[in-house]
Amino acid sequence: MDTLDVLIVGAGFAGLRALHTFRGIGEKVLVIEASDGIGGVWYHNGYPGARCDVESYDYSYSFSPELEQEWRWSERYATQPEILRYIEHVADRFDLRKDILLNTRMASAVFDEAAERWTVTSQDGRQWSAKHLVLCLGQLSTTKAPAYPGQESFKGRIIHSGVWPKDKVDYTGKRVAIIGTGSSGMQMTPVIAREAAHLTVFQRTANYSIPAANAPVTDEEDKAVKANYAERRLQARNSPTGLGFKPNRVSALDAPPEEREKVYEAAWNRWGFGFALAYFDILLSKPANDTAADFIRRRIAAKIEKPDLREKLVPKDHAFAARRPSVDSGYFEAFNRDNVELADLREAPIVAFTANGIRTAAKDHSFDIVIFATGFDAFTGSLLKPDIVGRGGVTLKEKWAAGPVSQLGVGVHGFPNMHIVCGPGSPSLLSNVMVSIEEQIDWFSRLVRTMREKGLSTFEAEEEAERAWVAHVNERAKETLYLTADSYYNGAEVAGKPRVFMPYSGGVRGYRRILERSEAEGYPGFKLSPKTGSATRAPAA
Ligand code: NA7
Repeated sequence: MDTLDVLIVGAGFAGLRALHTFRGIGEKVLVIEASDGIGGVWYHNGYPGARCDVESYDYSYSFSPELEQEWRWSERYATQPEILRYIEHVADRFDLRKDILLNTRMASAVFDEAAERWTVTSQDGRQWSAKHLVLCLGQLSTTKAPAYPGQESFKGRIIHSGVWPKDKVDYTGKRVAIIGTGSSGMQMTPVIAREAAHLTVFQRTANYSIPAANAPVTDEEDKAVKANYAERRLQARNSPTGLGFKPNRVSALDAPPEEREKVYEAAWNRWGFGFALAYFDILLSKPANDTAADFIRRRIAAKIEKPDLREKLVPKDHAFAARRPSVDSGYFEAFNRDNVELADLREAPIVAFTANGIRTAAKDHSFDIVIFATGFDAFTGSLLKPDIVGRGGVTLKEKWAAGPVSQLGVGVHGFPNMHIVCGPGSPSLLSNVMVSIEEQIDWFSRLVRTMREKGLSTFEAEEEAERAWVAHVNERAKETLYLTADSYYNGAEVAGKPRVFMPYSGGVRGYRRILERSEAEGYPGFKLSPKTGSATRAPAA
């Protein structure tokens, strides 16, 4: 069994950053990765049209000014292949690959109480002993798909957006179905519509979407960003979502209607996600939200030529951004094509798959390819798949049976030295995850260094602190409209999943301040103990 200081699980953006950072403080580190390639979700989500809906210059690492200067993004919103090339470049540039084991899926991690170390076992029986276990498993990495009667009898091909095949899928002359209209379904629709003979989009919930306003990055733009990159990063870190948008301090309800229309117009034309910050109360007050939702509905409706489709595609049943909206490139316009059809699942649900396609309550559709763009078991899916066993043989599944609990979203009582990156209880999917990943990993690495310098063996969340943090996460969520809609933020995406609000909605700046205060005050709410087992709180670093 190999002995390590830090075992990192997952080689996506978080895992690579963790490897570089922990290596940088002199720890012996290894990354294990289940797939045959690095990149995490950006390795797997290779569906047509896949791109990031955070701007490229912000969805990238900030730890190396040299890397920032040398990498040239080609588009405002990078495509999946370009992001993967960036990840590969980072891995080579920082010589990361030598400490990454591919094709190595963690089956279990068991905390050995006597040794105060984690024993990690892979599915094929290899083992490692590590002082620290760093979980970089992703928030949207465990796919979910419905299982329809007759699915196995379907003679065509079934593909999930989140585990896209590596071979080229040819749509020429094919009849294609897309089930699901979240970001994945909305991104792939216009691209597949151009290539396939016929495309049917199965929609359960009409989703809001802001146009991406994507464009090539000119040399002047590239130069301008790179001349002030540090400032741009600072602005991102200090903005609520890590995207760099400054929220408008004015209430949407106080702005005169003509002026508000102009503000929304500007946001619609250029801001993408930033639309939600056009006024500070869009996500806090239903009447304020209504003004934004009304504008977006009008704009969406104006893109759709057929009145019956307009009625179905315009979102109505939830507040704007209470569920994750999309940032699209021609989604609604695709329905103006003759070869694109909408199947409304609220009107006519899927009854079964047949050998030739899909039977709904209304009719039989024939397909060659069916794409599930049905999303993920978010936040907890990947954390609860392996057997993670803490003190006293308690599993993380048992501990989180009623929903995830943690102190500050980073540590769990009963699971010493287990570091969760971008997990529930942290801003995670409510933020530009690149900002969140880097903040948390830097915090973890300083904690690990402090522990080493002070001869401490374990850090562990205290139960009472966990209760207080979960209560705080809920209090912050209650201030928003997030609780008014069913979404993957609150466990509604998987039947039977505990219905609790998982991300921290207090913003990346507020969250960073909480982490920094915790560090400055000697990690209250965590017990830091020397190997002897005698509990002592570490003095402030
Ligand atoms: P999402 O955003 O979770 O979207 C999943 C979509 O699939 C959504 O439209 C769902 O409808 C639909 N869905 C899920 N299950 C079903 C069933 N059983 N039948 C019909 N339709 C279904 O996942 P994405 O992959 O699009 O995006 C994930 C994230 O990636 C995104 O949020 C960004 O962060 C990037 P529903 O709305 O639940 O009615």
